[in-house]
Amino acid sequence: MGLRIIVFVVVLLGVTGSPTVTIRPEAASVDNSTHPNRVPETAGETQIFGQQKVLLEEAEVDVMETGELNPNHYPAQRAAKVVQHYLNTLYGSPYRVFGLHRVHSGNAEDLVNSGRKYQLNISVQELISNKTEKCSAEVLFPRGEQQRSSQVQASCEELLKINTKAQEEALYQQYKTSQSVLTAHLPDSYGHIDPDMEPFWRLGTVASSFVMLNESTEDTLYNMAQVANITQLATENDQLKFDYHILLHEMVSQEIIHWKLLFTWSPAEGVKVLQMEQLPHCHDCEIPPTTN
Ligand SMILES: *[C@@H]1O[C@H](CO)[C@@H](O)[C@H](O)[C@H]1NC(C)=O
Ligand SMILES: *[C@@H]1O[C@H](CO)[C@@H](O)[C@H](O)[C@H]1NC(C)=O
Ligand SMILES: *[C@@H]1O[C@H](CO)[C@@H](O)[C@H](O)[C@H]1NC(C)=O
Ligand SMILES: *[C@@H]1O[C@H](CO)[C@@H](O)[C@H](O)[C@H]1NC(C)=O
Ligand SMILES: CC(=O)N[C@H]1CO[C@H](CO)[C@@H](O)[C@@H]1O
Repeated sequence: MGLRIIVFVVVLLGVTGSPTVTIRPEAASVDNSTHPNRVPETAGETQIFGQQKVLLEEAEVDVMETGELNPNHYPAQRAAKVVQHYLNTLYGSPYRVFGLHRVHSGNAEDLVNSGRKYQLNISVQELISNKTEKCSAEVLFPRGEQQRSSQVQASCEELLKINTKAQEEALYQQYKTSQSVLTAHLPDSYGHIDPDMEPFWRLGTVASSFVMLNESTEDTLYNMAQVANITQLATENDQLKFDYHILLHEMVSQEIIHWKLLFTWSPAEGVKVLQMEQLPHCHDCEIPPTTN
């Protein structure tokens, strides 16, 4: 959620002939579809100081930070997290998983009629190689009638050069002809993942990023909490095929959300999600020990 703050609207009139300066909260539009920059009509108090007319509005509202962002606050962190999911959907594999390491700087702006754009400087980490790289990225959260997913651009060239071909090929060959229920609960209730299952946990992380990218808004922060179970289906068209049950943790609402994902993977084609389905609210799902 945004910051709870007291908003002061200050209108300066005619000072040395300069145009009207309005400092206005961007919050008015957060929960509404009205014009993003509209100035609230309700003003608590009006005072005239010489040529300055000061409108004071005291209102507790959820404010979306605009302009330069505090890199440690939610708005920058949430937008940056979407970049992580985006990179995973494009380049993730059982041996290449991206994580948000740090947000260095960022800003946000309202785009009239189209949404809000975040520009970010972040460090992204590749979890297996433990390499980090500074990347610049842009995230657009669309606004409007049709709820579309966020649009992301990011450049992290160095991390994409990490070569994982050999491990991927070995995993592929090992599982190409099998078909079974692989396991459940990664990590288990002790936070442990069997080393043999680590590539499948990472594959689950990458596949979940498709859901998280699709579902993320300015008001969410998703992590994968657990791979509940994995079923390997018969290989089709040289693609390993999986049915995963995944628990996502939405940090803002503190909800655990249960998804079923059908996807394929091969070293050549990467991860392709065929179907994703949110399952009914999960009552007895416990939050497993945090891994990320
Ligand atoms: C949004 O604005 C409409 C009218 O424009 C109003 O009816 C509605 O209550 C507003 N919603 C919120 C959440 O402020
Ligand atoms: C990102 O970093 C560059 C170089 O330090 C800087 O010029 C740019 O303003 C930064 N962008 C954002 C959005 O903070
Ligand atoms: C990852 O790299 C950092 C330094 O870049 C180091 O401090 C850390 O211990 C490394 N972690 C692992 C798991 O190797
Ligand atoms: C996978 O886990 C979910 C949730 O725990 C459960 O509903 C489902 O029946 C499990 N499927 C298999 C094949 O074990
Ligand atoms: C927010 C968003 O874009 N959600 C989409 C996620 O993907 C499904 C289909 O896979 C769409 O129907 C949703 O609109």
